[in-house]
Amino acid sequence: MASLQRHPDPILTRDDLPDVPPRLLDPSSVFNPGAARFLGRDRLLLRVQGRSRESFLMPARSADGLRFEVEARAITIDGLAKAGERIHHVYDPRLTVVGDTCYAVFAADLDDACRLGVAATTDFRSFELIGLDPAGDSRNGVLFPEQVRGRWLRLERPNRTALDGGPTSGETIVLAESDDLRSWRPVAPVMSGRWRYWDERIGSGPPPVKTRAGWLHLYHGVATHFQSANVYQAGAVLLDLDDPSRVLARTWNNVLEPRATWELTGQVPNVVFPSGMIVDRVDADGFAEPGSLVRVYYGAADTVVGLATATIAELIDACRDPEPPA
Ligand code: M1P
Repeated sequence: MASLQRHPDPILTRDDLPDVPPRLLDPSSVFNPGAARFLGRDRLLLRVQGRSRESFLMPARSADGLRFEVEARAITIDGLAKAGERIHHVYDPRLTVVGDTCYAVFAADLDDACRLGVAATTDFRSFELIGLDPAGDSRNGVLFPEQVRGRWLRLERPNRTALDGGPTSGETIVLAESDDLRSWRPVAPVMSGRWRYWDERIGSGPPPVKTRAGWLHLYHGVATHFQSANVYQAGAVLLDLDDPSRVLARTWNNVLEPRATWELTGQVPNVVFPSGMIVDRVDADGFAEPGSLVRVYYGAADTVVGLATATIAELIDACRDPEPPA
């Protein structure tokens, strides 16, 4: 059975974070990073929580994809303060590089909903708001790395259900489209949770990667049928290249589940939450090569950052094997 292979230890913990006075002194946690190769480096945009439990986004860079240096600053998104909303937290960014621009799709918690926003940077220093959804309640937004039939595409997960009276979550990933990255229209539902199995509730992970077999997309699934905790795991799906609302194959088993102590214990126990993915080799037509290494960056227990690897071919095989029961 194909699985992601975890690096034995977290690659980033709060001990790796420089202080950023006044609100990020001795921070509590670092998790759910966006990831991209951009401007010649592997880069993460980290979700960092201060002792107030506010979330901030801190950039980090690496030459080898394993050892990251966290910069002593939290980014601000120019224009967000004027978006006309009282925003409490900006978090869980997913990074997509298109040409010389790196886009971040982020979640923004308002008083009574979570909205998705899109920001852009060309230097990984200044980020500019392109648009914040004016309505709705969604999380886990990811931008495709190229337009399909002339439209920008995004996967997102509308929030519809409350977990045991706690934060809202959802069980369907939907495809949305846009002409300008500002206003988004739903196109079609893509996939839903499988009740009683590992992925009852779901949400997109890193942005989809183009392969010759289809768009390869990692997602998280939540098993909610345990007494003491919801268990967040990772799986994969292949989407049709021309019509990404069409699922071609989907892992029946998870490909990563909480097993290490630092995944099983922490701020939110039993969580692996894939949010960034960097592919080593892409061919001249922009398709990820089957033998290429894939590095998946994930939040563990909403406390630290983990790294897991596979090849593109292994993840595609995992989507097809075994056949789910009829
Ligand atoms: O605590 C686990 C995760 O819970 C939420 O994810 P989702 O909305 O998909 O259930 C988010 O708050 C996420 O940040 C968090 O890691």
